[in-house]
Amino acid sequence: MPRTVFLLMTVALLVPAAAARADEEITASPGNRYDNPNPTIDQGERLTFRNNDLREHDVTSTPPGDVNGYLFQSRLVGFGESSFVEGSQYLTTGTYAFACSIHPEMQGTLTVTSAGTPVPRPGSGGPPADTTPPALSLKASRPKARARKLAVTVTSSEAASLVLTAKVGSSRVARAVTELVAGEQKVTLKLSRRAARRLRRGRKVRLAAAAKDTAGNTGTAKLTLKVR
Ligand SMILES: [Cu+2]
Repeated sequence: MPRTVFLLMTVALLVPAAAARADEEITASPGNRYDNPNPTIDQGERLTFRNNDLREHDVTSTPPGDVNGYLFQSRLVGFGESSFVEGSQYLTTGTYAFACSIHPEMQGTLTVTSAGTPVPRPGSGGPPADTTPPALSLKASRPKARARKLAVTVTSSEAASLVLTAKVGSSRVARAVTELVAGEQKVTLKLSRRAARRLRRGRKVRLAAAAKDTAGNTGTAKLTLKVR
């Protein structure tokens, strides 16, 4: 091997790439607290909120704006659920105070660095807006009569916020809210005792999924499963 090539390879191995910051997740814990109340993102990076508390919480900016009246806001989510922080993708360099809309004592400050590029606000004359909804599909095996959960394989063409519901007849028996990545992922729907009884009697369950991308386009998918 020529000596120069060898030297170049060595340098490439030693110098880490100017790594982009990983996507950031704010989490909440029991006791009405954010685990990381002072997160940092680059401009345009995905910010999500995950709730590990039994009480419902969200992330709501203190400054006002166009997302339900706020500059950014996640959905109000329950235990184990996560939500995209809508509006965070548009933020430019700076610091932004936020709190939980239900528990004002839960406070934090989001820092946006000067790295990265913010997503252009819709209608701001940037590149053409994304008008393509996520292409979504559902796969699942038929549940047993005594099933207490349904494992669903969800495939999405892009990152999106998913709401997945299961209905027996006209009653909703389960719901999951989570963040999807592009590709295939498992989403588990838990059934309460009562929901499991409904499923046993109803003999079939209808799954409905709606996935919203960061530009606000919603893709949907449905699947009906007969009980084994
Ligand atoms: Cu809260």
